[in-house]
Amino acid sequence: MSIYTKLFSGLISTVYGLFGLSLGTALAQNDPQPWQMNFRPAATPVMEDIVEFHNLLLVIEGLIVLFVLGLMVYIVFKFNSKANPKPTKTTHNSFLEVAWTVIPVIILIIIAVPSMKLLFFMDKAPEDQVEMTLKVTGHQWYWSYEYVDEGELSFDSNMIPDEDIDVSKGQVRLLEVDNRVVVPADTTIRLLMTAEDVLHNWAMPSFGIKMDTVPGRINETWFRVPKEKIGVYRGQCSELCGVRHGFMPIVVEVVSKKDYARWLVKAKNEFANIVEPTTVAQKQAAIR
Ligand SMILES: [Cu+2]
Repeated sequence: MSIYTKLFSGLISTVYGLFGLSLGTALAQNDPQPWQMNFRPAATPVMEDIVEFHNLLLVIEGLIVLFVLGLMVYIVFKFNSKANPKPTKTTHNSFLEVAWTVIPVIILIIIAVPSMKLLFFMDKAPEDQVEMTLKVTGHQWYWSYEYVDEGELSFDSNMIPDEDIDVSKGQVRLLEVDNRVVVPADTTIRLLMTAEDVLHNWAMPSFGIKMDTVPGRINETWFRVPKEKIGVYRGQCSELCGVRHGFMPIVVEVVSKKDYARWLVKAKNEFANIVEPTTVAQKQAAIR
């Protein structure tokens, strides 16, 4: 944990304390919390780096804001017409002009280096490290998932309507699906994303993923959740995709490798008889 992360999380818990809010609620730790101000807990190395980078930016921005504010206060008191009735006619100052060009450039370079490193890190997992591939397809208005390495295993994931939500099972209204995506922990998973109809966006805050799914195109990213962070993670479609855009949640259940193997056997049975999702080509044929 960097100094920035410590500083920032300290600040957030102080703010929570001030408002008498508690961080712990009935919701699971990974779920969105009422009055949440900071990120959800990071579950992947990518999200950890994003949080770290965010905290670094916050410190840099904070210092700049304080500096500019200080300058303005100084000007207001020192150079108002009462305190300074006879203004100077100074128009140029070479030292100042060089300084206010060079210093921002240096600040931008300090920001650009970790930013680029992070961009490349989150873009693709190295080919030799990928252990599993999961294909995500966005539809109006649900998601479907294909376990590319497991033959025919694919299924749709629809939101559970309010009236069928069972709170005792840990289900959360508007954020629960009938078929959760189950993935093993400690496994580098390549995500391939596309859409059938319009743009959608597969967003999973705890994983640091928010990626458009585009019809006719495949986008790639990756994630890896360590076994200490086994649990249920929730996200939502984050690209305005039609009237039911707000009703296509994403639920990823990260389980141990053993439990995953057990789930695979069950899932292959359960989803074996499901008719393949209708493709655009099939739909068009039906229309003709
Ligand atoms: Cu959508």
